[in-house]
Amino acid sequence: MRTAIVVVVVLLASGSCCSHPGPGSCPSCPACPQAGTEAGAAATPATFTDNQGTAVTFELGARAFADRIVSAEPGDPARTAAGWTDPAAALAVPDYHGEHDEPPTAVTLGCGGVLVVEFTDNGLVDGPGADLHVFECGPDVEAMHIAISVDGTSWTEVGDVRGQPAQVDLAAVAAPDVSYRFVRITDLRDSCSSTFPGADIDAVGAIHAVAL
Ligand SMILES: [Ca+2]
Ligand SMILES: [Ca+2]
Repeated sequence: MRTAIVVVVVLLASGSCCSHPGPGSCPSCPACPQAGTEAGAAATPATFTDNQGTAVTFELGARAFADRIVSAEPGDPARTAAGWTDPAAALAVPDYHGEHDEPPTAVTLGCGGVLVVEFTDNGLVDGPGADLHVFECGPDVEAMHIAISVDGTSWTEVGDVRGQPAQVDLAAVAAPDVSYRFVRITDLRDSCSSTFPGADIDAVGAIHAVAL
């Protein structure tokens, strides 16, 4: 009987976490499986539409999105009001619906803020056209600079994102047969005076990627 109770408790605990797979609602359960992301499972392409209405298809579906925050340096000024200050809101698939999402579903970088994310089960590669899409929230895409890295130490500057769509193409900078696990986003100080200073990031996805 005790064993049965334990099993039930474990199932309930698992369900309460994994039925809400967004990082903001599930910060303590980073290993929650999502469709197509189970180890060994073949990921299938999936399309997500950003806040500006741009539909983007990701070869690896949900697996294509950033998995871990490496570092987050708030800009100056930083977001001071409550909410939109948790970098983990930029992980996993886009889940932004509005600025009153609770818990918040995006993070405001602050003016000149820097966010570094890691893909742990996929690598970003160069493919036809744009390769990386940043889901930036709000009516305008606030300018940001993108760099990528294989190891999180040595960085390759890719270029700036200014306006829609918030994408970069690796064609000019990617080494052949190399996949990149790290992305660094630096706010370019477009919007420093609002209550949401700097770029507001909901999610970061590798359009073209290889499974790791
Ligand atoms: Ca490309
Ligand atoms: Ca989000």
